Amino acid sequence: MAILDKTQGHLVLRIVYTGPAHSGKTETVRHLAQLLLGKALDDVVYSPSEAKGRTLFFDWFDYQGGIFHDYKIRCQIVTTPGQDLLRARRTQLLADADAAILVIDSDEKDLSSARGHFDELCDTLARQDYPAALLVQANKQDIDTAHYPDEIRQRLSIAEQIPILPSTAIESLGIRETFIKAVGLAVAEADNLFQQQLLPTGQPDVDSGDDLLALIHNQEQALQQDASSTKEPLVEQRHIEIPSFSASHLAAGFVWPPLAGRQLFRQLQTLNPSIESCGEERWQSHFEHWQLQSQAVFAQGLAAKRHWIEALKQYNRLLPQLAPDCAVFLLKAETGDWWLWHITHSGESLVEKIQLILYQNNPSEVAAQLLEYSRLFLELYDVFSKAKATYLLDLEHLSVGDKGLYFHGFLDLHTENAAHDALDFWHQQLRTYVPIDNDLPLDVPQTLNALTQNEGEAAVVEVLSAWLIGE
Ligand SMILES: Nc1nc2c(ncn2[C@@H]2O[C@H](COP(=O)(O)OP(=O)(O)OP(=O)(O)O)[C@@H](O)[C@H]2O)c(=O)[nH]1
Ligand SMILES: [Mg+2]
Repeated sequence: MAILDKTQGHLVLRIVYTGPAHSGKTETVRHLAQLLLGKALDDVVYSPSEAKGRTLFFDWFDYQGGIFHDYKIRCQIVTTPGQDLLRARRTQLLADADAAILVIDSDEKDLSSARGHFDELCDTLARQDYPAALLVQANKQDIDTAHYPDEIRQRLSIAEQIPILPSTAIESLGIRETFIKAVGLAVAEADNLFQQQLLPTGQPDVDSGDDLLALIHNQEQALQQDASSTKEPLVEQRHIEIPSFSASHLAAGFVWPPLAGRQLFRQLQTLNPSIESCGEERWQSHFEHWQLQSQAVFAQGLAAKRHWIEALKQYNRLLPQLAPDCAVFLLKAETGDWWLWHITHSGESLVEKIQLILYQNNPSEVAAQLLEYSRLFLELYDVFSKAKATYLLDLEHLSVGDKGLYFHGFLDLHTENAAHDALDFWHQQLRTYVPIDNDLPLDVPQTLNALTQNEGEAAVVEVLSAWLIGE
């Protein structure tokens, strides 16, 4: 992690290029060294060991440029080996990263190794006390069949706040931009710590490629000796008193979406909502159309940050189906405990909408609207099903927006699918939340007739008919 070396007058940062084997990490840093230093490559990039062009340890070079509060910025630029078998070594090399650049081969047909390495990297970062900034370098853009960054974002469900930059390392294109962006993010985080007087000072443990190689060797030996000893879980969840919002502060970088979420947090702080327990390790507050829920409290930042990454994955998976005003953030209370909060805003409730439909006395209109809501529900169910999250779907948590239905409940931190048939589930939800009452002005027989006019939707009509006759 960033360190202020006062004797040398340096801010030392580590920028790590990681990603699948063959994606172009070594090529990137060799061309970057030439761009930044203008020297012959072999003089500046230190690559301890290679096997048929595959990096076995890392590539390393040093670059000094830019100023940080009167200190010169010194970047240690490192690559990791992409081979699957060298995962442990990759993780070690990422341990002190201030920015991690995931270099992927944009020409890979199904992007499966990129996906695997993205998940692996998120996992590694989530275990760090101060997670490195994350960027993606979509390399090999020169190949005709390469995927563009937007397509990569969509296919790999990469959150908007993670930059994806295109590059063609063999032609030195795009690599300077990615590097500058990475340094910018790392410096911003260092500044954040500096302002809070949390930026460490001293000499970096690793000052050269040789130092790094020695460190890796030592760590690998120590790991081998430790292999048989079992590891303690890192933290336990505890049950403690809920803190007030006004006495908490937002941890840097732990608000999603970054701008709107921060505004929302400030707004909530001024409203100082009263928070009550709602079962084991859950706290909530409801006011107006806002709902707040905390699912977990952590004694250490590390576990909280792991959950943070998991929560973000869930939010990004289901983003288009979520309430327009929702946010998630990690709060640190004065007690030092960390809280993961979800905030959401509900709109017009689907249950109320359906109840209103039943009060109309126009059978063909009623049939048309019921079919339309069924269609919207089934579409939403399909999306949740792909995200393995149908267990979250409940009519009570659905609202009607301009673009259809959206979910305003809370995303749990696990994914699994209850095995339901979508139509059975819809039927069961209608029966639970909108039971048919004999006092309704609705002409049920005429409505059933109107429904059966809709050929081609027989299965939905059958479910709606069963519900309308109280089955
Ligand atoms: N067409 C094309 N080829 C590239 C590009 N970048 C790298 N390559 C080629 O891809 C191959 C692998 O590149 P490396 O830089 O060695 O890959 P690496 O990610 O370091 O691989 P490991 O060390 O095994 O993890 C080499 O043959 C490079 O010349 C690019 O932008 N376009
Ligand atoms: Mg390499």
